[in-house]
Amino acid sequence: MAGRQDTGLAALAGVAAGAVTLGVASLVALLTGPTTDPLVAVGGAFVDATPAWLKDFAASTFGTADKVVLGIGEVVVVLALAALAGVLAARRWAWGATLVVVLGAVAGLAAMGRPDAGTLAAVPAVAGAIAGLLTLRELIRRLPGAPARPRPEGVQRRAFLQVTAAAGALGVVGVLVGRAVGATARGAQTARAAIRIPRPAVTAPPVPAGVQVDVDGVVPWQTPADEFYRIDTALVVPQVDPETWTLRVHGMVAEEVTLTWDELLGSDLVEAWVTLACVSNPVGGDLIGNQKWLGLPLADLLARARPTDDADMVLSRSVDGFTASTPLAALTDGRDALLAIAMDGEPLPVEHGFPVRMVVPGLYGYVSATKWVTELKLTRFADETAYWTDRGWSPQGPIKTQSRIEVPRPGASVPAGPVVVAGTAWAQHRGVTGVQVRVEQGSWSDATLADDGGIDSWRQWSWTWDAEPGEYQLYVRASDPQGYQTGARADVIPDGATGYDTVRVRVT
Ligand SMILES: Nc1nc2c(c(=O)[nH]1)N[C@H]1C(S)=C(S)[C@@H](COP(=O)(O)O)O[C@H]1N2
Ligand SMILES: [Mo]
Repeated sequence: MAGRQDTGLAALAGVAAGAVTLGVASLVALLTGPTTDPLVAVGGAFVDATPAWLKDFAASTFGTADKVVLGIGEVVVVLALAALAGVLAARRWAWGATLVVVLGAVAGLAAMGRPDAGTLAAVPAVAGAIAGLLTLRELIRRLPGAPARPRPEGVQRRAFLQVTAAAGALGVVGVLVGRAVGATARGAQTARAAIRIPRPAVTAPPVPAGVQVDVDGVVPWQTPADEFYRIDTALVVPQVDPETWTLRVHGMVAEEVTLTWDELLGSDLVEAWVTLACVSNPVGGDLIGNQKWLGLPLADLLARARPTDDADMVLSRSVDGFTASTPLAALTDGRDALLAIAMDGEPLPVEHGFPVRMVVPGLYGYVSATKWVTELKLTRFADETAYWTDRGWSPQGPIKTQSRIEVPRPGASVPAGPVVVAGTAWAQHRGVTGVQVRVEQGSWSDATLADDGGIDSWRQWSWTWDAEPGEYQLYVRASDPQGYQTGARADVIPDGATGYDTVRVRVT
């Protein structure tokens, strides 16, 4: 019977074999594609299966770091199961081996079930499991005190630890090399660097100089591309080669259209400023950004396909299976709904949808902003649902009018006298018509709006408060042509948060 110490060593053998499994799988996945890596495949299946409340919790707790947290959680679970396999194998080989086979099968099935799975999707999981089994077998044989080990215990122990550490280290190196090579060799970055963005046929109207309030701490009116919020379900960024990219327009159309990259580049491209926002943005949150996009008006493309009269929805789909349901009317009513290829004059960053994504003013991203888009299906809201609709979110997602206080920061201490309060408001495709600020439960005062960069962009504002010493809660609200935003608090699910943003400040 194994003693306590032997149990610890057996667990260690399991962990080392687990590392070898992941390392081999990650290296093999270099040949079969990043989503076939067991950690990525199982993580992806987990993301898709996660109930809305948990995803909501993860997004609000970890923000955009939720993918990192998921990855760490997965590794912890896998290593715990590997340790268990080691302990079982030391008692009876068949038990441990069964656990490894079951885990390999789960990972293989997860990889085969991914939306972009090829025929070899399960190969990394199988190869990893085989390597793991062989490693575990060797390490268990070398456990100190195992039968047919004539050397003294101390020597056996040292030899065991050396071999185990070496196996574990090889596994870790395999994972790191697999990930690093995968990230650089996967082409999209290289393809992106070679692209020259054509001149717009229609340039965006000039931006007034005064769109940016002159107040330190207010976020830039134009969000730098490398600071633009990123939200998607992709655990590894899809790598799409523009040369082989096509967009298929089909479903309820008079004529199917397939668009290629060269045709898209050769089209009359339109430039437009649009503020994208995520439906998961809490009141006062920063899952929102403003940029200059360049793309083919979706109306032009749809006109070629000629949707039938009863179609009312465009179901867009990305290479990785994400879908969004956009009202057909929002794509044809004259707004700057684009099949975008550039952000700030550069090809789309890979994580923001390279080579092609959708951008639709006035609608939350989950119903409109499909990145890595490859398919548009004309259909009806009555007949089909999209990725987030299947997970409890509303089929329709117009952006709600919102405002946020950026200065002073929550909890700030400011000297008595004139205090500048400032921030940003948005009401995409309706336009911000006013912003008001309130101290405690006092009356609302009009803020000064910064220059207007267009109804599809957010708008900055500022207000000077004659502050006396004390502790105060400040509130902000914005109006659009339909009136003021509501102060009633609502959660982000199912169709976007409402309520006033507020900060507490101390005046000294
Ligand atoms: N392929 C794909 N496109 C997607 C998503 C996704 O998960 N996958 N998320 C959508 C959501 S919820 C938002 S808010 C926007 C965010 O775009 P960004 O990451 O460029 O800011 O992308 C949209 N497009
Ligand atoms: Mo979103």
